[in-house]
Amino acid sequence: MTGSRGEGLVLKSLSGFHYVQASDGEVYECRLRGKIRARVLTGDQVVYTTLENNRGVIEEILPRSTQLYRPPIANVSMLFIVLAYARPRPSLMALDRLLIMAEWHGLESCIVMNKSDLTPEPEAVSIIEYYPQIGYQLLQTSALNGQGVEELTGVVGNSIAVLAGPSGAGKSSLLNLMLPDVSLEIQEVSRKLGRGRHTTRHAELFSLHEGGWIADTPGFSALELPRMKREELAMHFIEFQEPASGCRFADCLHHQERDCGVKEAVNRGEIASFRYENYVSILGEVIEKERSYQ
Ligand SMILES: Nc1nc2c(ncn2[C@@H]2O[C@H](COP(=O)(O)OP(=O)(O)OP(=O)(O)O)[C@@H](O)[C@H]2O)c(=O)[nH]1
Ligand SMILES: [Mg+2]
Ligand SMILES: [Zn+2]
Repeated sequence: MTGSRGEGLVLKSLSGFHYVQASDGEVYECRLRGKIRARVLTGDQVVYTTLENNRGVIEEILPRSTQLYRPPIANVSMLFIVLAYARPRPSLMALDRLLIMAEWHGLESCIVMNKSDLTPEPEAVSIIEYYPQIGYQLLQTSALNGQGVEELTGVVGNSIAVLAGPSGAGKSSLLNLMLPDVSLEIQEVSRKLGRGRHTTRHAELFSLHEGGWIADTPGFSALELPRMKREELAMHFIEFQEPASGCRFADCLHHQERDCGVKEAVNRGEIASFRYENYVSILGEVIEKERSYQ
């Protein structure tokens, strides 16, 4: 109906047009009301009024709960970290860095161990054993035989999700299974990724039949580290929290200090030594970066 007002979600923006999905699933091609100076992002929740032929005008951008920057997407609440049993061999360091990024951006993480049809590399076994035990959600999937794909869709729930993980882990393959209707578009995106140029230009959300949305874009990579102070890092290692209450110094960095509850937990085998080693290595980087901000 022309002239009616509604709230919707921006699925993508292209050349000044924003594609807004209403709650009934209808998509409106909208311009932004001229007097509004703000930038519309994929993922924005907006108020629009309708014109003829499924066109509309965005009247207001509602406040964002989260914001990713490269590419910009608003209101993402879920990150899938897609790794493989093998080919490529999973990197424990990349996983820890992605978990830090996710938490820093306020996203919930779900670790997806894909290619469960292959023999797992030792790192994959460590991930499957350790991370659920410290409280992370982990799914095992195979885009080859479909294992776990329904669960994956279920985890999205009603939220906006993005994917991250190394090239070749199977992100596009999993998306193709989750989004049977849009396989062509997914493939187009993979080809773009292959060229490595336009990957961050535009982000598009795809609507899942079961509810929720998923973006065809990583949001951020394991190479990035958020800007933080050295004492903030340990907060992102969830299993350090309890043992840290046994540290002698309140500002303990769990590195060179004496009487450190975290190091004692590592020695007792309660914290995996690879996690602690990753922590120390990332701590070095955070301290290095801290200097460059001063
Ligand atoms: N055996 C097996 N192979 C898979 C599985 N999932 C994906 N592959 C294969 O792994 C290769 C890479 O899959 P993609 O889906 O392109 O991986 P990607 O994560 O999207 O990679 P980038 O787009 O480069 O980041 C392809 O040859 C897929 O056929 C799986 O579950 N099992
Ligand atoms: Mg891909
Ligand atoms: Zn300590």
